[in-house]
Amino acid sequence: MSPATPLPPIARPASTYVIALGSNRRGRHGAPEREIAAALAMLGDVVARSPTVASAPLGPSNRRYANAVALIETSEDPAALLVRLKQIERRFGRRAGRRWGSRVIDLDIILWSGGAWTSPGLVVPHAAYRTRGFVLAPLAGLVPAWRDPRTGRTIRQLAQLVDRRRPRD
Ligand code: PH2
Ligand code: MG
Ligand code: MG
Repeated sequence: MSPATPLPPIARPASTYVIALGSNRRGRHGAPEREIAAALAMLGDVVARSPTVASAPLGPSNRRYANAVALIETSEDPAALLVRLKQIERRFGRRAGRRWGSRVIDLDIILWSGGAWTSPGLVVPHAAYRTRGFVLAPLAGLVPAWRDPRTGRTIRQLAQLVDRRRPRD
């Protein structure tokens, strides 16, 4: 028998993620818009990004948010990516505190090209993104035809639904 040929290391195929970025507090990079830009530069292989938009706070904080979404490519699984995102948040000075308190940077995994994922502390798709205009509106400009694996609706449809539900003034 010939000696076993060593196998090449298994190359995990890259997958695509939608990451939502939010900031409503100044940090060492400056105003929230600057914090978003600095975080985008640290995400790695960003293949597309939305403009940064201003949005009214959802929840208890009364500071206005800057929000954006980005598509990144990586071979990390969702749990490994979450660990890296938390590290970036900590580097930006984010500390655990009041739920939904104001924050220098918030990096959330919204969607994964692999579909659905659940592990301790992580649910993908993001549990609440389907009702969040500040995620869906910029995302509809990037991947309108991406289908939410849980509801089967496209991002365009979800964005239209949220828009219709919002009270007019
Ligand atoms: N994030 C929250 C709570 N509320 N509101 C806006 N407009 N944008 C956010 O990113 C946001 C929020 C919790 O992560
Ligand atoms: Mg969030
Ligand atoms: Mg978060």
